[in-house]
Amino acid sequence: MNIVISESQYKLLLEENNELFKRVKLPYDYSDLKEFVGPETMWEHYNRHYKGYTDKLNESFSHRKNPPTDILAIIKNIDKYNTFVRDNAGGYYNHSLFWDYITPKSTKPSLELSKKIDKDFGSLSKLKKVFSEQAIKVFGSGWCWLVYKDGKLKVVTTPNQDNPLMSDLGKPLLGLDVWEHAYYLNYMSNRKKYIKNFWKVVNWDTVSKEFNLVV
Ligand code: MN3
Repeated sequence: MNIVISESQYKLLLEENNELFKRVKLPYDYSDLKEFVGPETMWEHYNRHYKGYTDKLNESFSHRKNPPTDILAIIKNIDKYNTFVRDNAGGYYNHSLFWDYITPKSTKPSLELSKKIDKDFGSLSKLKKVFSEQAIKVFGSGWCWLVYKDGKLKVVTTPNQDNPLMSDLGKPLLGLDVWEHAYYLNYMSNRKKYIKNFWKVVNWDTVSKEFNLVV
């Protein structure tokens, strides 16, 4: 499926360039991750949900003379802000990370990361099992994460659009969006199958790179 960008959509993209927080570019085509989700899901997710969070985050600071510009600082100090900012800053930041957690390329964990996974989980397949079980259990909408905390790799979940850094759960290395909007068109309510196919597209290069930054 080819995605045609209409003139009005193109204008929106141009407008967005003047905004404080901008969407990151999708590092592949909408149809490149068919093993995981189809182009319609990718398009909706990127152009409606992600754009929605981005627009609302910008809107929430539009009246400020000196708005905060560092998204990571906002995330880490989220208790200073109201729920509207929490939801949309989280939505903006989590999705900005998410696009790079998945890839059509074939990747594998670095040697250093592999060793750490074996040490903390026993094996990569055990990590996948723990992560998948936690992801299935998220009640309603939220995320499942692999984080680095106090020298260890851990699997944690967050509700809504919360990021692990908001509640000191650790530094995120990998995250999976388990909101229904991320998979419903392809899987209906079969979240389990969506999670199973996630492993086919995980970008281990990103996870390894993020791991390198914290150790
Ligand atoms: Mn989403």
